[in-house]
Amino acid sequence: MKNSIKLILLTMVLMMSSTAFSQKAKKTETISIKTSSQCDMCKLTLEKAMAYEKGVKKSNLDVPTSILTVEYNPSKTTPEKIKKAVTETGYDADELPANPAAYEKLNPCCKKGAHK
Ligand SMILES: [Cu+2]
Repeated sequence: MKNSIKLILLTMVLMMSSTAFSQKAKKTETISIKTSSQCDMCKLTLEKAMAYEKGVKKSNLDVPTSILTVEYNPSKTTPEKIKKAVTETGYDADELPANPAAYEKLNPCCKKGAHK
């Protein structure tokens, strides 16, 4: 009798922990966005903007390839929203063009062609 209670408890604990684990595993997704960034200044600007973006956990811009990698919580944001946030910072995000007003506010060294 005692043993069967232990077994039930153990089963419950195992079920709960596996559920918690699978939820944790699903909480983060990663996207890579090709941006129009060019230098370390762009890296600072974009990563700072991502830090304030809802649902974004981590971001990293690889300057040589201009690829922004973003870790996000899919229950709080979507790749579309993240790309839109990138365009509103003044950079192209994949097929989406930069917001012109935000682009105008960028540091001169971050404008297109500044590093050619
Ligand atoms: Cu720049």
